[in-house]
Amino acid sequence: MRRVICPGSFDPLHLGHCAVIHRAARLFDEVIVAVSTNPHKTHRFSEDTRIKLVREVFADEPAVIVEPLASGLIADYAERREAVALIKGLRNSADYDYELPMATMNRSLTGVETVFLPGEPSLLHVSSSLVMEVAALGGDVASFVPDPVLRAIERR
Ligand code: COD
Repeated sequence: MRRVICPGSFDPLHLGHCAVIHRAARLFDEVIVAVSTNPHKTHRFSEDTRIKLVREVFADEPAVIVEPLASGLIADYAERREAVALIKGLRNSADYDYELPMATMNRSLTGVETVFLPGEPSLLHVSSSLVMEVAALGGDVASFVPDPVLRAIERR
């Protein structure tokens, strides 16, 4: 069983994230979508809501499981969950520059590998913060987020 972890705050989940998770599920036996909560950050959606939305979107994919990312080092969490790798989506060179030292540090901490998947070209401009900004200013974000997330944004 080759299990990987796809970590993120998913605040909220968008189609760029979904494409990476779907592709990870085709490459590995099980994908844990680990939803992080940063105590020093104000999240737009509660952890419970973010987890519920990811579960709803991937309800038909038994290989995708969703859980909160435990506090502490992600490398330790990956070791506890017996994952072979972390999966990160890359949008651009800024993502790469940010992720590379973390990947190297995580590997030297516990040996966990990081697998980078290039983002879907048509979704490279999509981020949770831009989606929420566009929505707050009255723009249509239906082509950037899955339906359950769109409904959650509209309810907000
Ligand atoms: N296309 C492809 N990939 C995308 C897109 C897109 N359009 N948008 C985002 N992504 C990727 C991101 O690059 C990231 O890999 C993932 O999707 C999740 O994105 P976000 O925005 O939900 O997540 P973030 O940026 O809030 O990251 C949260 C993490 C928990 C992943 C991050 O904080 C982290 O890795 N922390 C490590 C903590 C730790 O152990 N530190 C110790 C030092 S190594």
